[in-house]
Amino acid sequence: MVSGVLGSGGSGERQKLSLQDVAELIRAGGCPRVLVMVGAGISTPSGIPDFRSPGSGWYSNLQQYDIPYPEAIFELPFFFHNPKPFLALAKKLYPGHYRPNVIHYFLRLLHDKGLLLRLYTQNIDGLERASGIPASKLVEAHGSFASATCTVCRRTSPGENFWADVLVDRVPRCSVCTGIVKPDIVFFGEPLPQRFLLHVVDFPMADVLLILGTSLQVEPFASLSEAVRNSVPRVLINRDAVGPLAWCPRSRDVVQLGDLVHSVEKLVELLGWTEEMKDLLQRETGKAGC
Ligand code: CNA
Repeated sequence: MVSGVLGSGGSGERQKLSLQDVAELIRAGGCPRVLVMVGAGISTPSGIPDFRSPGSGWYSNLQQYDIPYPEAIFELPFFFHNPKPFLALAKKLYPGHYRPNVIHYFLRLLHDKGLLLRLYTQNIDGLERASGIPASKLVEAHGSFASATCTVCRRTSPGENFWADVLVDRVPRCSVCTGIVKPDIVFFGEPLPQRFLLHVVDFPMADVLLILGTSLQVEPFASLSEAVRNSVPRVLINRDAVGPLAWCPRSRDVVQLGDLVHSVEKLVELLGWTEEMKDLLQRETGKAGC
């Protein structure tokens, strides 16, 4: 029972929510449209470094790539000057090098249960797709390696062509004009994919917003966290408090700090989905862990 949580009755302050309250709301059918925003943190348990974690993040470990400063690797002027650092980084993310983990499968379970309104991801590793979440439920806000575009004549090509070159350390060239081909990953300053516009309909419809593994530092993605209605619980599951949930919290925010795998497993347990989760993991990974 989530007494004192479902509404204020128009008088006074709403009671603060806990992770358990949100889990009970979902269990009770009170949140049929779960909206999710994720970032690089959800893939660190798969072995892919995030950007900003001190020590382990990409930004702390880019010396090997011969770039003037970390962000240069995702900047077009630098890519035109020298595409090799980005291509070397891309090669590491080749599909199949990494596998989805328990967090991706938790999101897949949300979808299987008909609760996932949409998953907005900043990640470019493709692990949401690999976990079995259909493309229609995904907004890959910073693009993906599924397709590529010539930087000169704008001819598009399938991601497979890009990989064929990158895997043998060859700079991908357009077969028509010989321009450099770039995968459809959004670099700094580039427009986001058209599908990002879905946020205009999705966010006002959400019953709960889950935010997992992101520093909420990259715009316009970060500001989506403010686009749900004020009455909608926002649940941040992350190592640290970030973005608007840290500097401009709302009364129905829940901030669950700590390790993501641990927190997601706790949420799964509170939802009463532990057995289903084990079954799904066993089916998908062949073992009962991530
Ligand atoms: P970020 O800025 O590196 O933030 C990651 C957040 O996750 C930080 O707040 C971390 O503290 C937190 N975090 C990391 N691991 C854990 C963990 N195990 N438990 C709890 N919290 C954890 O990354 P953002 O996604 O916010 O930044 C957006 C960038 C990152 C996008 O443009 C991505 O394309 C880019 N990126 C993507 C990947 C990927 O596709 N896997 C990897 C690295 C960077």
